Amino acid sequence: TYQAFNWDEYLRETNSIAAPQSCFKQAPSPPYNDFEVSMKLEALDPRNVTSTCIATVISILGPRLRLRLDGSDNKNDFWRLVDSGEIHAIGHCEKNGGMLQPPLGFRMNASSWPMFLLKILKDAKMAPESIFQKEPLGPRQNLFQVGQKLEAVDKKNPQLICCATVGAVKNDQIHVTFDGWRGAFDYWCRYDSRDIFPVGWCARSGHPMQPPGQKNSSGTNRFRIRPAFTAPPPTSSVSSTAAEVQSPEADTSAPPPPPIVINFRKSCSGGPLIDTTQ
Ligand code: MLY
Repeated sequence: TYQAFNWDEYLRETNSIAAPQSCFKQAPSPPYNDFEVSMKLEALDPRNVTSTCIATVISILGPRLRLRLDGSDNKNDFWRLVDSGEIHAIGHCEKNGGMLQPPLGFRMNASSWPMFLLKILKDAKMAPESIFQKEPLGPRQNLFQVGQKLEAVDKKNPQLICCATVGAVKNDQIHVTFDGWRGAFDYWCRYDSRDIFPVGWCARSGHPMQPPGQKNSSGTNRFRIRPAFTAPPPTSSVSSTAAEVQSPEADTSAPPPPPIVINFRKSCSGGPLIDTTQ
């Protein structure tokens, strides 16, 4: 049976705190989503943000839209919040003296763009102006602190919003790390990125949330055992188990490692070496 991720319990278990709402460029309550699949709208081309294109709503998750630029392929879909400043009703571009552009990688000859545009807009189900929402004002400065928890888009799997931690803060940027996943998914973004959300946002907005992962690529665990962990050299009787948790950088001639803090979910048995009765 499906059980929603319990943030309160997780924050307690990891002895961590959630980044407050005031850190984020997100509306205090997640916006309603009155869009429908197949509606058309104007969107900035993510690969060429100086051009405004026609996009179609491909699917909907909570307050987010999966968009595809008309005339593009199905390999470059992208996600936008309904209160994104990068989407508008059809007509907005022209009203502001602009001209609709073919997307980067337009699959036809550029000369066929005007006819293509006429054809896609004729009979189009246009998203009405009233369902677009104003982009929230962001904080004026970076208020994040290292260690704070948040929910963040996985840019490699952008349909996913996941359990994450602020790994570092530098000027206007934060380093987003994904709990329980190898560093390959980490990224830097501005503090006012629309891809980061306060703890509880998914639950409040009806968007699915990815709980922490279990393992990194080498089978070791990144969030229950901190990356700085270096195991002592494997000993005979438990060698295979010890080798699995030993970090590849472990220097067996180094001085003894500092004390290790390991946080377990109560629901995990922890394997044969862990006494869960203590
Ligand atoms: N099957 C993919 C999914 C990874 C998702 C990681 N996110 C949640 C940080 C993989 O294992 O690469």
